[in-house]
Amino acid sequence: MKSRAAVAFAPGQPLQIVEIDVAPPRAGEVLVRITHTGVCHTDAFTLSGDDPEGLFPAVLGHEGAGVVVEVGEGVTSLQAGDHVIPLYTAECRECKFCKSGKTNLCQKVRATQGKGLMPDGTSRFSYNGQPIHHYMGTSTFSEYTVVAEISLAKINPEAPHEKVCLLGCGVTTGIGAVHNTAKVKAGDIVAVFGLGGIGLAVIQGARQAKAGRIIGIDTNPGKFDLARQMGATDVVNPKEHDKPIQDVIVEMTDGGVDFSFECIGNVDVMRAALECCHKGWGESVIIGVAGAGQEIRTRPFQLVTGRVWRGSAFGGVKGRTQLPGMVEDAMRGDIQLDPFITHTLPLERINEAFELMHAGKSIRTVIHY
Ligand code: NAD
Ligand code: AHE
Ligand code: ZN
Ligand code: ZN
Repeated sequence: MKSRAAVAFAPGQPLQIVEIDVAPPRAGEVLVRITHTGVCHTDAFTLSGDDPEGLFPAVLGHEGAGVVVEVGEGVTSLQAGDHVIPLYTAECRECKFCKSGKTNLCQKVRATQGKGLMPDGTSRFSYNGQPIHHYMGTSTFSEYTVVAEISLAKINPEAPHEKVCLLGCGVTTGIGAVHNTAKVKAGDIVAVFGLGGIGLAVIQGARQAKAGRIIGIDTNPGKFDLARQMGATDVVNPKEHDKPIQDVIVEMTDGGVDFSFECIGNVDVMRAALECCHKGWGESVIIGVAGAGQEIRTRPFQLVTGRVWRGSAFGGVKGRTQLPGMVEDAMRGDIQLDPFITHTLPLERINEAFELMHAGKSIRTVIHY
């Protein structure tokens, strides 16, 4: 079938809106009509060419919601008409990782996903007879996409897709990192580096956890009002200080924070986020994605003296099991999605979403088909 799609033909180039061909779902696969998709910084990261796994041409997009159109052979958990959120972190419930009870990082389809292919090693997308890569197992920048059954969360059909699409990545990642990875408790002091979609979701999670103090840090003061509205008790612009930002935070907090979250993808900030943690127990969670060749550094003494460095992918959330409940939370108002949606655009204008992000003017732009 034909599908309107925004295709990344080359790194650093705007997406091109074209009509691609989408082949039917094979065994274990599902054809989904995407109704809405957010644009996450990770899409921009991959488009920039900095992603070691970035492949071109590709259909990017991983923060969507849609409706099942057709299921392939052997698919039992979904049928046409079901409402779904595609998962870039699958949940097969059978692999060593899924059965460990220790991680959400299902590996069943991860290898082919990273090669831009479906689990059988081929692509369902083509343009003018040439194959186009999938992306993160989701490719939500195409109106019709093919996704593995184990990479789809079935959600309440009453859920507003134009909002809950954000649970496909940004909001779930931030809130989940607070509850599943860090396990923030009432009264804890939290520092959040980067106040984009992920950082604001961390703030929302920290407020849910009744953190005692939530310090938002960003070099763009235009992000501060919304951060305060969402629960930041303090906001700090590193550009307004002469000393390293970790020293500023340590002074503000009588020795450091209980938890910090890096929501930017900047390895120097990752170091600052670790080093602003309290001696003896402070924990820093890396959420931001850094480019090829980038490495983190600190004095090992920082860890010897009790600080802990962690990472979090998709907020530690097991998508098929936990995401439907988070959708219900959002429908009840226990997770707020409205504040994240600063812009709404049709697919044809998706490149404006990237421009708004790079200009620091948006939190999330939601694209509709
Ligand atoms: P965003 O662009 O909306 O927000 C980033 C924020 O960081 C902006 O407000 C920007 O002003 C701020 N910033 C930039 N440089 C800074 C600096 N030196 N000091 C302080 N603030 C600075 O991005 P986003 O969509 O919120 O994504 C944030 C990061 O999280 C990206 O790296 C993205 O790839 C990553 N991410 C990771 C996961 C995961 O599962 N681990 C999921 C989603 C996104
Ligand atoms: N391809 C990159 C890694 C990208 C990355 O870390 N992705 C996050 C999700 S970002 C969503 O916006 C993630 O879940 N990682 C775990 C995984 O299995 O990909 C690289 O460096 O190669
Ligand atoms: Zn994302
Ligand atoms: Zn698995």
